[in-house]
Amino acid sequence: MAFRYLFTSVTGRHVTRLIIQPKNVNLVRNYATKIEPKKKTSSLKLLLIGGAIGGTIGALYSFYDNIGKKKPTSKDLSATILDKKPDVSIMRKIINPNDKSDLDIVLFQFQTCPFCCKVRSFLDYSGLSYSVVEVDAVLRDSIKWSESKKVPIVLVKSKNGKYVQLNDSSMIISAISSILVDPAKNDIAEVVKFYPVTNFTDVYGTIYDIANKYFLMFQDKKPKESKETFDEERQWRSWADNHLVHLISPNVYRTYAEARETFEWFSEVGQWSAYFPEWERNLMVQVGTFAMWLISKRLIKKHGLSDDVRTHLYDACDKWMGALEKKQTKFMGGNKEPNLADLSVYGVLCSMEGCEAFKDCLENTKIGLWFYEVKAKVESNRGFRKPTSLYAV
Ligand SMILES: N[C@@H](CCC(=O)N[C@@H](CS)C(=O)NCC(=O)O)C(=O)O
Repeated sequence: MAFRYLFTSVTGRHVTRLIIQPKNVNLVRNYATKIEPKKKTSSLKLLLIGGAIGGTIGALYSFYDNIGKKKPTSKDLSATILDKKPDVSIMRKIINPNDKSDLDIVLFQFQTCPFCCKVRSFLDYSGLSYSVVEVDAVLRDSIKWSESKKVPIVLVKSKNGKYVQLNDSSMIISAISSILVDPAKNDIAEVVKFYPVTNFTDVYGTIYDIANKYFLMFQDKKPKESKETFDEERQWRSWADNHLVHLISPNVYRTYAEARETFEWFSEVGQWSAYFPEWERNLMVQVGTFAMWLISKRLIKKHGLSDDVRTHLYDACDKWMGALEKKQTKFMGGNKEPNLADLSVYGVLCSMEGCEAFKDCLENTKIGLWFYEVKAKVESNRGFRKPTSLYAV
């Protein structure tokens, strides 16, 4: 359990999600309110704290030893047809009355995972309505039905009534964009066939990936944009996934103090104080801080970064802004609207918006000039949020 917590934290820092699973919240509340004799409370508390710390340290060692060894399998990536929607509670719905696509979309996510932020940025910018299920990062009850254990997972209802499960953020964005080319005609069950899982074997073993995941399928429609425009968009989308995203964890957990601040931000945006007793909130912040601070050092090596991780982040922001300056356009998509490259880079950066690292980027690079333009576009197209449970606030 703790292993899972640590593993997922590395890629997405979504520990915030721990609070959202209704089952957890209830358990925590029951525990917090039903204990009467003070002495018993504290021994049980100590036992739990001890167990959690012990488990976490063990998991940390195991995770630390495994960084870089776990690669996605075919099961993690393959799109799957489901006869019906899994029986899970929807936490909230984003409803856009102007959405004419008639798509039924469910997003399983961790709020601060960069891959999930990317998908949300795309769905919001596209003005689509969708339902959200926050996945508990530890128990992952709400994705027990799925072979793939990573998020985001998106379900899209096919015209034949079945649901198609998509398991990779970039493929999700490309497949839904392909449907939007002609929503009345295009169906997810057909579109998904253009994104098969492929593999090759080399000295490092068998590598699985999704073919065409940065390509849109236009079928018989002729796109307005040039081939060069699409090439450029694909190149930057891939850069967001394969470079930019790897700079997030090393930067937001750079020093112990910064990792602590990052976890305090998670606690704030995730409202941990509202859902957990104070001792448990503190435990999550302290153990999380220590674990991620340590793990981020390993990630620096894994991704071939120097210890001056901020420089890598500034360089990445400068590279992106430099490309825009060269193009002399407001967005990579032109002067009027962002394209999928803008939304991908924006989504990844969004996942650290409340962290010191992001503030430093605003002060030391020109990224803010572009970032807030995209943010305004995404937010003005987004539907309104309709809570469907007590936990969706
Ligand atoms: N290539 C995937 C990566 C998704 C990913 O790594 N998600 C992380 C959260 S940010 C996760 O679920 N990790 C859990 C695990 O690996 O068990 C995508 O783009 O969707």
